[in-house]
Amino acid sequence: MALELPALPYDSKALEPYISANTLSFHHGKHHATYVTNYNNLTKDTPFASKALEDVIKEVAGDTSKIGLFNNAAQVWNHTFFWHCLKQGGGGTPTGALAAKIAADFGSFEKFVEEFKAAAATQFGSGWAWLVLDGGKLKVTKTANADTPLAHGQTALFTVDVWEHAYYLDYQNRRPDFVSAVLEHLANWDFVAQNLGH
Ligand code: MN3
Repeated sequence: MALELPALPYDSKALEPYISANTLSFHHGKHHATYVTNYNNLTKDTPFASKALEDVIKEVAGDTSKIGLFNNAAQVWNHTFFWHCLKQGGGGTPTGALAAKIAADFGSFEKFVEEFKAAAATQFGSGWAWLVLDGGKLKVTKTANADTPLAHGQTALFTVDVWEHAYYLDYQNRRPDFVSAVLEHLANWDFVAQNLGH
């Protein structure tokens, strides 16, 4: 069954002024949509067509003969996940079990933010910065291009897309400003807590 582009979980103006409706119209309406179209074309009339997206990602990860399928599958998943990491009136600091886990594994929320911003800023070229659960411990990671924690046995908890298409219309080359704005004003900590299982 063909995948459909999932609707954004909010109005296209909901993230303004930090992420404009214009950026979302391209990022969701064009980039994310293209990954869905490519995924459907690459899986059509193959055994992958009947499999869950997550299963396809794990199955073809590391298989150089299926790199095109991996890239498009992972980008579909990463973007859908990313939209849920954001919300109007987000940011601030997490609470409850998530806050305690961050303090335990990073030392403090501020240390986590510092590490996350550094990962996002130093991802050379296109990619993603992540908060993941790896072997029961929280970690900050970065992945190149379409690569995703799913392919590495990690549980994704939070991400920021640092491809230029994610921020160029609003921030031009100022990637660190985009990442700071997401963390301070848009991060959906309720979604992150849900991913942690609390
Ligand atoms: Mn993107």
